[in-house]
Amino acid sequence: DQRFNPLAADARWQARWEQDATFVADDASAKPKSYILEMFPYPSGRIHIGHVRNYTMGDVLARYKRMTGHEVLHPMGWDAFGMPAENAAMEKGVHPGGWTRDNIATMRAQLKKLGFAIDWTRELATCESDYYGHEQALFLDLLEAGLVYRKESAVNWDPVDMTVLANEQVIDGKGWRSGAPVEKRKLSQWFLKITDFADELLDGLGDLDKWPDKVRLMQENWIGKSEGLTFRFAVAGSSGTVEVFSTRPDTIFGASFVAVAADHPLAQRIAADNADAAAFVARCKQGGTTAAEVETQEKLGFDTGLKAIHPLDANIALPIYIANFVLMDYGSGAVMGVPAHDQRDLDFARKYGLDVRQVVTPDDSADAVFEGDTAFTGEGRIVNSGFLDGMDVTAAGAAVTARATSENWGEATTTWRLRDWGVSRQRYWGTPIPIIHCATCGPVGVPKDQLPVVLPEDVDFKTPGNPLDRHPSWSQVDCPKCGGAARRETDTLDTFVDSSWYFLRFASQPKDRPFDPEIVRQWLPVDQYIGGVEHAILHLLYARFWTRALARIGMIDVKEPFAGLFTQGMVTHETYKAGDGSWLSPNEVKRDGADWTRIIDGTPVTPGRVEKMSKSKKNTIDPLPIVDQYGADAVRWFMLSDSPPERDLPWSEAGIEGAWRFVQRLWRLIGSVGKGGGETDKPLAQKLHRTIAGVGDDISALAFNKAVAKLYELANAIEKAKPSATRDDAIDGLVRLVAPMVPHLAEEAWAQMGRANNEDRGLIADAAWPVADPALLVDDEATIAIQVMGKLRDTMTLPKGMAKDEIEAAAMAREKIVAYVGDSVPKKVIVVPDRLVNIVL
Ligand code: ANZ
Ligand code: ZN
Repeated sequence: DQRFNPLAADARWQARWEQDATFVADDASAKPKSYILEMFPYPSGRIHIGHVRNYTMGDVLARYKRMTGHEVLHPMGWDAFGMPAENAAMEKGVHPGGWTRDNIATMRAQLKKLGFAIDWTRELATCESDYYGHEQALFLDLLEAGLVYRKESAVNWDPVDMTVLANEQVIDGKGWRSGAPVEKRKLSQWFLKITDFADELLDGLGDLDKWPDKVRLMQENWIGKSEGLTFRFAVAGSSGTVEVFSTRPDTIFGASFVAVAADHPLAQRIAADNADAAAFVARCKQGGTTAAEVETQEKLGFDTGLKAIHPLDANIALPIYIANFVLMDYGSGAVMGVPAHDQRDLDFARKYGLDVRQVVTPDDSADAVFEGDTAFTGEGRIVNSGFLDGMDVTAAGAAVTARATSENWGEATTTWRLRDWGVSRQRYWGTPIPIIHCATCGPVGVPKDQLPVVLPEDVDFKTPGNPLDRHPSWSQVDCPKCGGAARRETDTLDTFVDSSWYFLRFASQPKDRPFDPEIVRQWLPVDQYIGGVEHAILHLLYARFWTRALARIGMIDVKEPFAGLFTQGMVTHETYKAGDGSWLSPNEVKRDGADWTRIIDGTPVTPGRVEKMSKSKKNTIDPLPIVDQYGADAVRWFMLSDSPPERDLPWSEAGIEGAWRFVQRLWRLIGSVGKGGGETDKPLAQKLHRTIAGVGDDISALAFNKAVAKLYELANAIEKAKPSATRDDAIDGLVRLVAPMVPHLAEEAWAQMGRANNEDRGLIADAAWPVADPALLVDDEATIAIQVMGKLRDTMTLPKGMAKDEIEAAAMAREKIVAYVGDSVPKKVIVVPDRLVNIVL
């Protein structure tokens, strides 16, 4: 049987790579280093198709880098703490640790079946104390450096489950499990001072030119730097003031009201002895408080009856409202409302019948009354504004700021959207925060020689809440400072902390400290990081922050952890719906001509849209049975073909079958090597060398689908070519070029072709990437148009760079031209070398 048997080959080469330690990265290597990293998986149970696509891309790059002479670090590990393990514990009565470690074992075996070039000696799991113990040490370092602090902060409290809920567990204001209305509770929690780094994190984006623009923009918006004026309105009839922040001080004469947040001290004070105000404030708190929720809510206000005196005209008194669209934790928790030039303010003003005064005009009109329901937010000239009239918005803003500063009622300020990172989680399955609370000494860091603070194994999930809180002995310790009875912190760290430094631990994992800075210096930054765009903001921002924080305290000298970033698209699949509207999985349906039916009862099925694979729509494909059927190489090839890697990839049976057929075609080609004699075949040689150059460029640019297309073309050309020495070379080249993508087949071919003995260690994984011959990359023939009296009459192909008289002679000798010209003697012959001959009679 001439067929390629992937299952035997996969197992054979995977065992061989493991045995030879082929992909173990050598810290001491003198080769240029390359660090290729895919976002490490959460051990949810099984490898899904998105993982396969993600890791295949990274693997192709890693293998290509090896073949081009790099020492490659391509590690794998497990982002192993988190909620699903605790949910499994509650639902199935299994221990989160057991559940997680079982999943890791399953998924590790699955990844190994895909033949990824991973250095498994560096595998880590964040749920093991030999990882999180070092994280605790780093937390203490940051605490000592003043980058960690504790403050009261609100959490979502589920009164039935008696537990704190993450924002995503609150659905329509109710606990996702209990369905009970969620309450806000204040708890003392730990925060990391990411806001200290806001400027750096923003400026640093400018250097990340190998990151997608959209990700940089998302980070920029998240950091949210706003420059403006913070200024004070006097409150009429009192000595108090209301301070507001505005990015548009130029519009100050357009203000028609002042609004404060529901938890603003002024609102609280009024609510204290006004029942209507109190009711309004209570109502505001029911709505969502995120900026996005506030944005979409109906604008509501409560007129306090108080008036604010305009700082530039004491005759103007503006009503002061409590409003639901003003956030307490942004700026100063109060705004001046300028309805003509801010949409929210306009909605509000129309609802409450407030003045709408135009102060910026795009043309020269200067109507004082603003019509319509769309605010004008563009630039223009200032009108209706006293001393500002005629200025452009920038000059007017500066003039107001200067006046405010000199008269002492305001100052230029910068406001950030970014907030400090609250890392306390009231959960069991996470890194214990290494703090001891002492009644006398307050919170005290656990001495480093007592690390790791290990999670107790003997916990139960039968009652809701944090098992660490009710453990009989774990939290009872002596204070490290005074020796008195004290209590351990029972909160654990946000799992985003775990993923904020794992790439450092991959680079270097000594037993006694988090990493060796010298080795980290050699590997970092990660040259290419690949993962889902869902991590474009938080994970990447936290990892950037953590790296900068460690750099600031002198532990490392790299500031940006990821030099290159790539966000891959999703794998999608058709969805299917039964007659009753329920979703059906692809293996419950079959196609009948143009129709689809349900296999068990033949009832009609409606095929739905192609969507991201998800359990809820049952349109998932488990990749492992497919690997078992077609082999790893066909699956890998399919993951790279067709769709550009940043786009979605629609999974299809036809696609995987096509990949399988191509693997078999490659195998037949390889079998045909060695039939040629000494002949050369220049067009094929050119094709080969152009493919070598093109595929290398494509892989470097992560344009895998383009590389695949070129490899198809090369295979076609080889199939069509007659036996020759060139053809054998082309097959040799093709095997090397496909090796990063279909490594098992390539190793098998390498051994069969007898090449294995000639090169380093006998593996194609260690073979050299072919080098394109520049002479074969140039197009050395020119197609020349021949015109008679300006009309195209013939074309000819000549070697490039021929002399004019030779070109003319060749043209005049063409049969068709002889027929046109006949006996006449041309008046003139114009020759443009390599392009054109025009004969004038
Ligand atoms: C007057 C004004 C006139 C404004 C105008 C805008 C346009 P960014 O760019 O996001 O920083 N604002 C200030 N504090 C707020 C708070 N706590 N809650 C809700 N809104 C607040 O937005 C700055 C603008 O958002 C500020 O500038 C303020 O409205 C509003 F034609 O002041 B502006
Ligand atoms: Zn103490």
